Amino acid sequence: MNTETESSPETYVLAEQIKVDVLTGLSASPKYMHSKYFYDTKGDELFRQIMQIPEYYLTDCEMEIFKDRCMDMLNTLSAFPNGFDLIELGAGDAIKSSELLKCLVHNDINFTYYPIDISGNVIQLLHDELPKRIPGIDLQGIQAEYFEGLKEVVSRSDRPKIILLLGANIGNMPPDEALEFCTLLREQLLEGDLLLIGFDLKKDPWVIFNAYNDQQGVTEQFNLNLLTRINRELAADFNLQNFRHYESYDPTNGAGKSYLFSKTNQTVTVAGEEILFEENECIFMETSHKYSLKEVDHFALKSGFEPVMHLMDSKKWFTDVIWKAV
Ligand code: AVI
Repeated sequence: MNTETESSPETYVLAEQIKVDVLTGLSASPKYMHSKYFYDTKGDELFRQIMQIPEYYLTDCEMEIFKDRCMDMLNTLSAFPNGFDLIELGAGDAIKSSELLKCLVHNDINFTYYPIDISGNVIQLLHDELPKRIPGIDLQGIQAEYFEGLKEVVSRSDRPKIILLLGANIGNMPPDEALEFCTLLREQLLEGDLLLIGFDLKKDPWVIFNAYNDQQGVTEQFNLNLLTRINRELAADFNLQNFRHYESYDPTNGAGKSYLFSKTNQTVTVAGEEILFEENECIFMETSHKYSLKEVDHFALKSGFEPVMHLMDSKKWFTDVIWKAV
């Protein structure tokens, strides 16, 4: 995921949008940021590092599901004899989905893979690399926001659709927004189309807390990097030494929340506006929401889907679920 402003044709629009979003968030009480802005080039790299740290279990768990359960996925996903479109929202490096793609190609399943990503670099890389890793794959990458990309695929083809949304990205929306997102997704689909979506599950609260509060401090750097981005792109003067990361996890409702707090009373200038911080005042940076399996099923039903299958890793910490549009 990369929402960089530097080289894309939408540079001006994105630059204006980030300015409005950042100033709105920093003028609010309590202050907040949009976590989608974490992913500039450095943010992408820090997130890749997060995926390697021992405490961040999510990637390994989902990778295990994709390595071990591809045949189960295949049996459900290949229910369309005349072929289908496999659309991955926020495809990134497609490492996990590659396991499924290989399995589909090796089993001669008739499908076209449409990775959608906001980053043109990501799409170019997939076009360069995937056909080498998976010879014979029918690939049509689309650089776009999720819904814009999905509409583009719908306009190109009327085959049944299977949507992939992996990596617990849905957890970065608060539950009411996530429900609205799934409902909007459903509206773009026809009855019988499928959605394969990853949810991080509620578990030992310390395991979750530690995943977002790692010993090496990479998560802290990941959060602070957004201040560096704002310094660069919005002519701001955040002093990173004056902020610290704080993580909270509430096991009663599954809400994981990341904050940066101000270590001192200070004034920061952002795009010409003066923003005052009191000592210990927090900026709410990101939500990483965790669900129970029951909540996940409930989510499916409320947004117009029917749960078809739960796939879980051996520790039962993460689930990829398959939902059918009804
Ligand atoms: C991208 N997303 C699913 C990550 C998560 O687990 O919420 C982002 C992240 N933030 C801190 N660590 C990882």
